[in-house]
Amino acid sequence: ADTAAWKSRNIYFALTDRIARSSNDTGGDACGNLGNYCGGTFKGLESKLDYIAGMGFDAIWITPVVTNSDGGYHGYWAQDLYGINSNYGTADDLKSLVSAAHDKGIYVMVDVVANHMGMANIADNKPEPLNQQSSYHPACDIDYNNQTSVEDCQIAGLPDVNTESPEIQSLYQDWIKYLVNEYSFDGVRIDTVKHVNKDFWPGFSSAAGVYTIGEVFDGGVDYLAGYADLMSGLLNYAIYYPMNRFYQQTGSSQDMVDMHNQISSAFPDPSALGTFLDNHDNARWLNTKNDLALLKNALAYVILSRGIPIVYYGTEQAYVGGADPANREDLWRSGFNTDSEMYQAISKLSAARKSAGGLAADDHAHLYVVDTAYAWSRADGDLVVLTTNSGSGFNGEHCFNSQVPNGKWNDSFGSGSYTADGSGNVCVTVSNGEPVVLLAA
Ligand code: ABC
Ligand code: CA
Repeated sequence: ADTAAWKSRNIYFALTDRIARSSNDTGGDACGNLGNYCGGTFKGLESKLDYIAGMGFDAIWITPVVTNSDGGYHGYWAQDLYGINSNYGTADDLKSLVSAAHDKGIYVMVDVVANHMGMANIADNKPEPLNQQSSYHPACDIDYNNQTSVEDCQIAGLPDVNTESPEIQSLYQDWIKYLVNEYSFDGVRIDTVKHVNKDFWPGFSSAAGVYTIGEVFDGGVDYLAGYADLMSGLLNYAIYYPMNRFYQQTGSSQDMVDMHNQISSAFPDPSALGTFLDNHDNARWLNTKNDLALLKNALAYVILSRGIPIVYYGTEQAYVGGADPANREDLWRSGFNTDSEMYQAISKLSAARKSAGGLAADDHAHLYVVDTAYAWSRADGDLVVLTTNSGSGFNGEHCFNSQVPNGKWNDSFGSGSYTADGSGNVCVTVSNGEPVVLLAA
């Protein structure tokens, strides 16, 4: 699927090892060691597609599928690019997962790494197909203040591929083309983008032939924008920091809006970026700020503002894990409870995205920016969202101009109906600090 097709999607990010252990996994004890394999499989994940679709997701991003060196439960330590990690099942199991997802209208995005291979001694372990020492840069530790070092040195001791080599570039292009076609993937998430020479990426991305979204782990908007032309989209690490600061009560809505506007001018296609509030590399949101009302406001921003939403698995079960690997809890400990408060909240936000037509367009309009609140509209005012960072326990009213004279909406997250006056002014009621999500009546 191409960029346009992805823009209206809503992505659930799943760590394959952590979702479900078999087709009939109904829950169980927590995994004892989150730093190694916990037993999740492709078949297990396939059996949870209805659980995922039940929250309104119509795409999943899965962690890397290739054979890994020992301990690579997360998938980022490739040992053989053409093999499938047998801890998750077989190649046929993976095909079955993708085809079951497609039957339910769910896209599948695969995570891939070209920067490095797994923890292995090249001479003895021979990662495939890059089994020669000459395929790698000499070992050195990254100095994050030096871009050459960021590109040519090693992340956590992982053998760094000589991605400047034209032969290696074409090897990776052949591989990504094979992987996407063989397993019918709809999109590709690209790891460690800033650790590879920029001229590697356009050829790789176009060989993938589908939407590609890159990870450039950096909050600097200009640094991030330096990668915008190399692939379809990027994980939006620029908005990530000010967004979380606002909804976690340590920053202002104005800073978040300023960043939004900087992104508008720095990026050719801001709505191709992926918006997220946490992931497997960062402590979970609730670990930093344990307030479900605030989390719901942040999720309203993720799912209903500009960009492609990405929600990390476990958010729907209010997981609170800290730094890697504590933020990678197994899902089965939750019993896959679809009645949980966050599962229900996410479902409502996703439903609003769908009701408003998928929100693919670059039509985000700021309406109201004050100390404790931020409101915006989409789709010419058919969707109006009021978020606050007052937190649980706050009850109050916010009045602002909706830019829709005499507009009429229903709050699809809480309850109540609102009508704007002839100038578009409307006052909405916030209950217990929850977001207000207005859909045109
Ligand atoms: C393992 C252990 C960890 C241990 C680590 C050294 O080794 O589990 O506890 O800390 C995979 C696994 C990890 C594993 C690593 C290394 O491999 O998932 O569990 O960690 O073996 C991607 C993936 C990630 C994956 C890899 C490697 C890359 O999402 O899951 O990890 O394939 C850097 C990379 C980034 C990478 C991330 C983990 O590390 O750039 O691609 N993620 C600064 C740097 C960033 C850096 C980040 C975190 O710190 O600039 O480049 O990311 O280390 C902002 C700034 C940012 C700054 C942040 C902290 O502050 O704007 O630039 O980021 O204000
Ligand atoms: Ca590199």
